[in-house]
Amino acid sequence: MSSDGCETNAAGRATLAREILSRESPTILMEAHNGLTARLVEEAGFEAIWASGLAISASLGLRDANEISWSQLVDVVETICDATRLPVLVDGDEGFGNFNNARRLVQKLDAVGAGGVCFEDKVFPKSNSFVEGVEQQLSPIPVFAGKIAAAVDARSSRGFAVVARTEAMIVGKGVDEALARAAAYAAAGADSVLVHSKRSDGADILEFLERWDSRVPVTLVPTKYPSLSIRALSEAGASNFIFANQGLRTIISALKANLAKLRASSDLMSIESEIAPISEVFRLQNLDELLAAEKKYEHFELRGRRQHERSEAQK
Ligand code: SPV
Ligand code: MG
Repeated sequence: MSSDGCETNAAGRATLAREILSRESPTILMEAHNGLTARLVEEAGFEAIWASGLAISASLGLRDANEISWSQLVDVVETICDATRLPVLVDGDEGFGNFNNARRLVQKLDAVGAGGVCFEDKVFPKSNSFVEGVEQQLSPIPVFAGKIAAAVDARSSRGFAVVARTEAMIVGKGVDEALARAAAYAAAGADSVLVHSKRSDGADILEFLERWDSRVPVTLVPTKYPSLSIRALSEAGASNFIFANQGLRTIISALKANLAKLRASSDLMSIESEIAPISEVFRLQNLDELLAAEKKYEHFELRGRRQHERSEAQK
């Protein structure tokens, strides 16, 4: 439900997602993992949401290793889409299988109002890119390009965005491999290529940007190279920036701190002044809309109940 209580226009949102990803000016997609965090992201003024696989699985107490099913992902994305008007780019991992699983996911995400999906060129079951000591296997280029082509063909005419992500540099295959993969995925119809890296100096990303021919916009996830500014990265040629997990990590830090205080003090007053009042929870739930609707509709209910009572009495 959007802030005025109306269903959000999914068609408009999908078109907006594609448009935003190809804009000249840099776009930041901020992580959300449920309806509440989506609403907070929108209120903070961000233009688009990243429905993060890491954050969604962590919020469900699970690992980012395809432990949540694709239908669980669709359910969470639906709550996110219901809570915001922003375009939502969904982390579709590797598509939960082959081209057929990926295109079915596209149709389902499109149907619940997502603006687009990002698929990565790993094999099922994936592992988070930053997990050390796990062998991360890449899909052969033609297989993943076929998956991207299938995803592009499966989207509705409304303009659902398909982003292709290469993990070549994450698995240590270097910039040449990342460039070859990105070119193949762009040729298969991707709206943007996401190039991922875990190098803290971002040297491989900067080399990629230098050598990329810009045939489609580049999307980055600067989690591991946060000291490279968005301005510097966009001047180097990147277009979109995913702040992939900062909301989740904020919640973990803040909640841990207050749980520790409550455990130590057994005193609600030890945190009362620093937490959101209940009225703020109601506001974020858009309770006002329900109260207004009750005023508008409750006399219908009253009338119906009276009619029912009268006809019962006449029996
Ligand atoms: C996510 O947010 O789930 C991502 C980004 O895919 S990363 O965690 O860096 O792989
Ligand atoms: Mg992910």
